[in-house]
Amino acid sequence: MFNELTGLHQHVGNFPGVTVDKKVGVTEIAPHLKATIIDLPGSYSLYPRREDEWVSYKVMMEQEKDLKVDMVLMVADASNLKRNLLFVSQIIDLKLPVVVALTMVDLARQKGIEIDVSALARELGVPIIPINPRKGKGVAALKKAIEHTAEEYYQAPVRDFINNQGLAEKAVSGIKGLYPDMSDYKAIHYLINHESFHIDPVTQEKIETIEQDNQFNHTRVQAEEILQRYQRIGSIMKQTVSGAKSNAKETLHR
Ligand SMILES: Nc1nc2c(ncn2[C@@H]2O[C@H](COP(=O)(O)OP(=O)(O)OP(=O)(O)O)[C@@H](O)[C@H]2O)c(=O)[nH]1
Ligand SMILES: [Mg+2]
Repeated sequence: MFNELTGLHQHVGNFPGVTVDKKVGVTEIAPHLKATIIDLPGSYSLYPRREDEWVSYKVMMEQEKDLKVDMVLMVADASNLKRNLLFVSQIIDLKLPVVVALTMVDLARQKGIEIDVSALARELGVPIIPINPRKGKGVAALKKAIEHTAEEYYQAPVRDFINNQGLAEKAVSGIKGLYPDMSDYKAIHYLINHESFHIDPVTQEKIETIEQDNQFNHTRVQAEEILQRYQRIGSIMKQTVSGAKSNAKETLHR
């Protein structure tokens, strides 16, 4: 999809400090609107493990100094929808503008999975565009959705996908005392991963104190978050997807 969008207008470098490919390209979204597209390493959630997942994570958390994220174009695999929607819901809760490109719709169909895309988009509150980059299908519609999102014709959902504040009420309030404009969900990530972020020592100390005063337990919070996301995703998929096997094991994974 990256190649389809950027054609010959791309170059490859590295992300600072790591040997992870940074593919960057330029594309014309509309006559008056050009976009710089950065291809990030594939990830399944905002809980990074591998080095390349950390790269994507830090970009999403706005920790990559020279890189401002205006919009996230998420490529979601329709044949593995549940897991991909988990990640989509996390990015939505960061309050970043999101457009979802739904790929592998042909493979999903072969597995007997049918998706009511407009109902799914309505439930998630973000545009979802089916594409098949192999056939150049859906690229024009995708550009339209990006254009409309850039023009704020599509607004980010006001309500969180899950009650992120409720996951650690006092600790989240503490972080928001330091960063008033931060989303509740991003505040949780600050509680979990602040040591890996660019934060001055005084603020680091304050975050540490907030964690300790409120006995912030990141393992418990993460587990509860994932559980709640999968619960909501499960009920959304019941209404919008037919033929998908509900797989309890997959739900517990990650
Ligand atoms: N049948 C089918 N194949 C597709 C579709 N979209 C992508 N592919 C193929 O899937 C393979 C993987 O695509 P990539 O673009 O490398 O996937 P990616 O999301 O960038 O993968 P990572 O960066 O490794 O996470 C390629 O061979 C694509 O041609 C689709 O809609 N249908
Ligand atoms: Mg890729």
